[in-house]
This record gives sequence, C-alpha cells and structure tokens, in this order.
Amino acid sequence: MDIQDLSQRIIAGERRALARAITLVESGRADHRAQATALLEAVKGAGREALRIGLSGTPGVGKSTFIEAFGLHLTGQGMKVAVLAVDPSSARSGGSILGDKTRMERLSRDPNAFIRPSPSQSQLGGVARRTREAVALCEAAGFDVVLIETVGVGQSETMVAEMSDLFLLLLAPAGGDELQGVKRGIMEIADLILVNKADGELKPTATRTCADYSGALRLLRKRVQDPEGFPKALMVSAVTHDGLEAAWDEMTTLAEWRKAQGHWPRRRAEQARHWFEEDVRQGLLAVLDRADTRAALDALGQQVALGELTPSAAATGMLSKLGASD
Ligand SMILES: Nc1nc2c(ncn2[C@@H]2O[C@H](COP(=O)(O)OP(=O)(O)O)[C@@H](O)[C@H]2O)c(=O)[nH]1
Ligand SMILES: [Mg+2]
Repeated sequence: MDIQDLSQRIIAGERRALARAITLVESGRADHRAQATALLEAVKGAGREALRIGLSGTPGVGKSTFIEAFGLHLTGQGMKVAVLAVDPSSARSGGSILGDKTRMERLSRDPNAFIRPSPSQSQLGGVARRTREAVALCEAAGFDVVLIETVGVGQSETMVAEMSDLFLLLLAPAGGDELQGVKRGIMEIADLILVNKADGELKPTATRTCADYSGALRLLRKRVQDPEGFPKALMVSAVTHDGLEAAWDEMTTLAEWRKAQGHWPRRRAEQARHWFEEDVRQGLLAVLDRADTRAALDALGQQVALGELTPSAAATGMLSKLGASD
C-alpha cells in the first residue's frame, strides 16, 4: 500500500480513501498497524481541526434520529459532517446498525456527510484507539464536525468524552424517579443535556424533565473552562427539529469561548497525553496475553498453587522476566 498516496487522497477529501484508511486503523495485523501509524503521521501535516462532538444516550433515546436531523442541519449550512459510532457491545447486538442505516438514510446519502458504523470489536481499549485514529483521519479529510456516538455502556462515555471537545448527553422525557438513574459521573462530563422527544404528547413531560436536569446541573461545581450558565439542559425534537438550531448555537458559543480563553488547546494537549499513556497501558496488557508470557505465568502459577513459591515471590520473578521490576 502506498501510504503517501493514500494520505494525499485523504487530504484531498476522497471518501473512498478515508474509508480505506479507517479499515486500516481498525486492523489488528502488525503490518497494518505499522502502515496505520505511518499514515497518521503523514496526514498530521494537514493541520486541520474539526469540532469533535461526543454524543451519548441509552438505546431508544433517539440518537440515530437526532444525528440524522442535526447532521442534515449542519450540512445544510455548508458544513461537512462525519459520524463515527462507538459501541463496545456491537459484536453482540449487531442488528442495531441496520436500524441506524434506515434512520440515517438521508444523511448517509448526503455528499457532505460520512457515516462509519462501529466495528465488531469488543475490547474497549481497541475501540478507543480505532475511534481516536478515525477522528484524526476525518479531521485530515476536512470535516468541520466529527460526531462520535456511543451507547452508555460501561466506560464508553468517559472514553468518548476524552476524545471530544464537547460532550452531549441525550435523554428522553421521564418521570422524576428515572432522573435519579443518570449517574453523577456522566452529569459531570456533559456540556449539554438535550432532552429529546420534546414534541406532541411528550412535550409537557419533556419540559419538566428539562427543568429537573437544569436544577441538577446547577448543583454541580462550576467548571473554570466554562462561561456562566454552562453546563445546560435544553429541549430538542429530532422529529420536528425544534431546538436543533438553539442547541447548535450553544455548542458554538461554548466552543468559541473555550478557544478564546485558551482552554481548548490545553484540553487537547491533555487528551493527547492521556491517550499516549493509555496506549502504553494497553501495550503492557497485550504483553500479558502473549503466548510466551502466558506460559511463564502458568509455570509460576503452578508453583504458587503447590505452595513452592509465595504469590509475591512469584510475582517478583515474573516482573523481572518482563523487565518490569524495580
Ligand atoms: N416523538 C419523538 N420520537 C422520537 C424522536 N427521536 C427519536 N424518536 C423515536 O424513538 C425511537 C428510537 O429512536 P432511535 O433514533 O433509533 O434511538 P437510538 O437507539 O438512541 O439510536 C424511534 O422510534 C424514533 O422514531 C423525537 O424527537 N420525537
Ligand atoms: Mg441508534
């Protein structure tokens, strides 16, 4: 594969080149990995930056419908929008992608949009790297906005927030009891809470839900990197499109404020360091799975089981074998 050629075609905005490059970064093969690393280095020179928006919400809350409406709203204003999905469970619930395709039909046909479903990979560490690299490729390809969608499974929200400039939480109108169900952690990482389905019969419930969450957000400590009034809760309807323009206004206000205050580059630098360390951690974990490491672990493990070695003595021995003892 000609990496220089591929990188030039990505920078020229060729969708097929972008799709191919994402397939390359998704591959687990060692030779592909080396090519992917070279490719990411090559496209970095383009120096392009997109607004990265993370979006989370439980299944059924309307993420796909929202992305279709919101994405079209942005492409309608002349922007190029990429959508990446992170679903660590997609290996099991493979059917959801089909549903998403039909819900994002118009957006997937829009020449200014690029939609990439989640790969069937179950390891969150692998998904994180793949998504992060796909984001970088989309930025190099000249997309103005990259939406990273995730279902709220396990640590996937925190992971997506760590690669986003803005993080949105989509919620459905619900009674007061369900409000308690949203974990404090996710409230703390959300920049905007969007109460979706604020239309028809659900409007009054949505209004109450939105007020409840606004109240809950006010109780959180104000963040230094945010202007007055953030984080916020707003009502939207992915079906009627009410509130989409207002939501976009809030996003740009927040993004511009953070840029003007210098929080933006600082946050990106922190994220880059985080992912560097995370890659090292993942690399060390991969060493533990290697056949030779497994064999050594088994041999020492047996000695521990037989009482010939204490667990700590065996661990010390193992770590020195790995060159990781202090
Ligand atoms: N009334 C109403 N229904 C919606 C809205 N957004 C999504 N839905 C419906 O909610 C269901 C789940 O939507 P979907 O986008 O697949 O949710 P996802 O699982 O979060 O991707 C579908 O039947 C949608 O038609 C909305 O704004 N208003
Ligand atoms: Mg969906």
